[in-house]
Amino acid sequence: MKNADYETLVQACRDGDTDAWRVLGLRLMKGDRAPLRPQDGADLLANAAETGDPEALRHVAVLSAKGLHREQNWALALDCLQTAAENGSASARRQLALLTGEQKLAAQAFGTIPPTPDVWRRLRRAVDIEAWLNPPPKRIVLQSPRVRAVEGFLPRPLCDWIVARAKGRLRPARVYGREDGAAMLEEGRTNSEFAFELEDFDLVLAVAQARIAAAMSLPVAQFEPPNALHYKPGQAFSRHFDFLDPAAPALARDIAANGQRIATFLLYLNDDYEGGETQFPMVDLRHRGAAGDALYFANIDASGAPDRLTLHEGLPPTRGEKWLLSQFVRGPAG
Ligand SMILES: O=C(O)CCC(=O)C(=O)O
Repeated sequence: MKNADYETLVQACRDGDTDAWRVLGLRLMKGDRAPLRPQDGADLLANAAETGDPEALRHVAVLSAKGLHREQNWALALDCLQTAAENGSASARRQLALLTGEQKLAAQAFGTIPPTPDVWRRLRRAVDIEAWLNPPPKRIVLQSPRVRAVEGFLPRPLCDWIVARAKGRLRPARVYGREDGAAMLEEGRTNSEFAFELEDFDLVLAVAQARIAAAMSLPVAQFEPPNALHYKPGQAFSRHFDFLDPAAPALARDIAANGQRIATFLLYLNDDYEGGETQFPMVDLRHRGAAGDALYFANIDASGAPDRLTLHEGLPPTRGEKWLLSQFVRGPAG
């Protein structure tokens, strides 16, 4: 079904094939080999989820968590994840174990003794969303540019999960071309990346994003898809700005349509490497986080203008591999 053409999928949907509901649902949400009809796509996914399809349930969990084409509802998101776990989804089971407060029960669920049938309900009940939405306090690193750090932002097991989700799916990292705004390879950027688009999203990432939103006091609706960044020894992301340069016509159009990239949130996913600091050369800052620590900064100054003091770079690791989650946040469009 995954590679079927649009007409075949539509016919399979009419014939009641729930796999087709899920596949077409995702395509309609993105306008990928299908018209862009996100609400219809979300409705089709919800139909598939109602049949108990674990994959569709995982997607609806994400839509509910993000409030995408349906009401934002954490309880419903977790209910969907629980049902997906009960219906056999290994991913949903792992996610529940990561999000729950019941670590002993989670360990039992994956132990050698078969788990009791109600283990997924019990794990789900022990997920404390309020606690996830209440990140540790920030530390002011610099006032100009506005740079903040949060130590222990995300537990390591969740960082490991994000790394595992990106591994094997990396591609050379790109930058936005000034002329046409298209993503392109550039000599100064030699690391690789993986963007978590909707079909690759999961509830762990949705919780991480909601926690980032709470830390920054900015709505998830303004978040770009987060990127896992990976650097092998010697790979780097040379000096650059994250704001979009309004003087470049293609980027000015992007700002008008989608808003300026007002902030960047970096989550360090591992720390078993040497070198690889994040450096801000204009303000003499070199930062290295432990796994689970975060650094974030405003790409614009207090007046809303691009802040050129935010020039920064990802230095090359000298030993070991570096993993990072990078989250760009847009400002209001128009
Ligand atoms: O790898 C780093 O430390 C920096 C990443 C970065 O510059 C970016 O995501 O804009």
